[in-house]
Amino acid sequence: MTHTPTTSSTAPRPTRPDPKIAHSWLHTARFLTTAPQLEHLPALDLPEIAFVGRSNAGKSTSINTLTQQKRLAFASKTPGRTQSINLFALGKQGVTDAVLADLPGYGYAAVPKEAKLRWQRVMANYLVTRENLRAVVLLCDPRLGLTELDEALLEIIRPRVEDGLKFLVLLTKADKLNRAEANKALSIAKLQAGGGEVRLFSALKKQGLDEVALLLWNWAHEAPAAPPAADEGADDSDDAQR
Ligand SMILES: Nc1nc2c(ncn2[C@@H]2O[C@H](COP(=O)(O)OP(=O)(O)OP(=O)(O)O)[C@@H](O)[C@H]2O)c(=O)[nH]1
Ligand SMILES: [Mg+2]
Repeated sequence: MTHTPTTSSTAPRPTRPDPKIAHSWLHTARFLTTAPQLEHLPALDLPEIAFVGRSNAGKSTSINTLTQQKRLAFASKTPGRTQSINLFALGKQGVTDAVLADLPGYGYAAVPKEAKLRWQRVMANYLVTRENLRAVVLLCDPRLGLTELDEALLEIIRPRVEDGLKFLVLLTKADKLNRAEANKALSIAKLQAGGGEVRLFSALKKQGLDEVALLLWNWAHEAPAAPPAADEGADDSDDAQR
């Protein structure tokens, strides 16, 4: 990569993407649509990033925190608050270039068995069939760890991960852990995530925000199966990894 001389010594380092770009992109989030069932979801030709996980894991809260909007996604102390698939559009100047999906949580004990099974089927269907799905963010309360249902979800997406689906385990509510507990949770999740990314996150303390924003931005903007770059004698700069 050739570096254009900069006029200011305080110019951002050229080889590292600036989290500010990712944050201002996420800040553009606006409600797109809500779908009570899979067949009501509009087919979209835009990268979609789905937030999934147990009920109460913090999916809606993390979407609100990442997009810097207090009530974009409905968060609540009552588990089962999110009951439909909610889509949020992202993109500057109102030009949508990606979509976030907030999905209802699973595993809430008080939900009748039939409804639970139904939702698990919808979820599995979504993960297998949603064509524009680019990335899955699996939220997990590290005090509970990845449960059986989370593991089942990982199994469902495994073939798609092998085909390039991006995948992040987000250990939420990290403010509830001390440093030793956080490190332990991180190591365990890394073993379980099999190739996916793992990050600690706290909406309360705004921990992990930059890293997660950058991951999402990169995933939404990288061309799937991009042809080799035109600048052939390129060096091995960090840009090559992004
Ligand atoms: N301490 C702490 N609490 C959090 C954090 N993130 C979410 N919570 C709390 O966890 C509860 C559940 O959050 P939600 O965002 O509604 O969870 P959800 O995964 O969307 O839940 P469902 O919609 O039921 O699937 C709320 O009481 C939040 O305030 C965090 O980072 N730290
Ligand atoms: Mg929710």
